[in-house]
Amino acid sequence: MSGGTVASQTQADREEFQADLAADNLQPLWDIVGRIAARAPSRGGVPIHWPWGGLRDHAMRAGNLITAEEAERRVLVLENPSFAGEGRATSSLYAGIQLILPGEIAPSHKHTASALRLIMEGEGAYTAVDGERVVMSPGDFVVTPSNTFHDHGNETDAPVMWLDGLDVFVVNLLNAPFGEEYPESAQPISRPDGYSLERFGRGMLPHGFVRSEARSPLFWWPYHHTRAALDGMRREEQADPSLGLRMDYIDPTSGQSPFKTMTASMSLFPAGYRGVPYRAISGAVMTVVEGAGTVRVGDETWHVTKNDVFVVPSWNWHSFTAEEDLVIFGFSDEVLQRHLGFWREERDAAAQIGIRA
Ligand code: GTQ
Repeated sequence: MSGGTVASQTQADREEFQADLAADNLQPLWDIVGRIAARAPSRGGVPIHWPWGGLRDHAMRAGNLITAEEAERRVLVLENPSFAGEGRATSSLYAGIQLILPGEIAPSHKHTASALRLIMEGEGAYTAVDGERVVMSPGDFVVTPSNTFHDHGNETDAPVMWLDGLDVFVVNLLNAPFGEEYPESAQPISRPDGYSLERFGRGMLPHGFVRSEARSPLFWWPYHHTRAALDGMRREEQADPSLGLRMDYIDPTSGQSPFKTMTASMSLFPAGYRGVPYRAISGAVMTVVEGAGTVRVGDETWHVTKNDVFVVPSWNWHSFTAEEDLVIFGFSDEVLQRHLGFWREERDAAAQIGIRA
């Protein structure tokens, strides 16, 4: 018996066969296997950097052209050129810059997609989630769990801008999007501002609390708490050679990320830090909260300063160098990849033992 040769098949026979298959909604796997089951990740998008100056100018220009009410959300979507027209920052993550001007309300709605926000500029605008407002300051992290009504308002006299992150592409992959507008632009408020932080953000739980829904009852993590946690960590711990001093946001009632789809974290790279290259299977969107430094991602090198946004696509080597204390917020699909059993990470062992400069 020979090892399988097919005699006298011409290219024309194969093409005819393929056409017959296609007519019956069939495809030969051997022609498409490279496209549907690659041997290594290559479709996470490209590394990309948006300096804050440009983002801010474009957002303010949008502010002259459309109201928050008319736009529903006045957002500039951070689109990776690898996914032109799709509005993706990475293969799985959506990111945008949202602007809300004095006196505006971004009307209340809800949707399947979960959202996170990292406040970039402006003090004192609010977001309302599920009957409660939080008043936001730069560096604050706020979440809108899946299917909760949320609206934003700015009662101050200055523009407010933040980074939005949503898991819409995970929702869309599963064809699970539902959405609804609240009948009025602002939802009714039934609790004092920031009350969820008092109830759930102090290492205690209201007696008898039962976690009945898979969502975080805490939805505001003020920056002064985050920064104090990082400063405490810095006094007592060695920074990770690649990840610096990193703290991940959690739902205090589960000990896990507030989302099933996204991990969010704040990292401090102390002045003089020179990170070892690292890569992980999670794609990420990051923004500088404080300080300045150099970020290398794949073949790109960027000098980054406050409020710059950049994309670290899945499985791209990257490293951080801090000129001064550098604080970076990031969100990624890490928690989802871990849950699915897909997690992989690597550190550049040669760089770690000093072979490479
Ligand atoms: O603030 O609710 O960037 O629904 C995209 C969709 C923000 C929001 C976005 C949204 C929102």
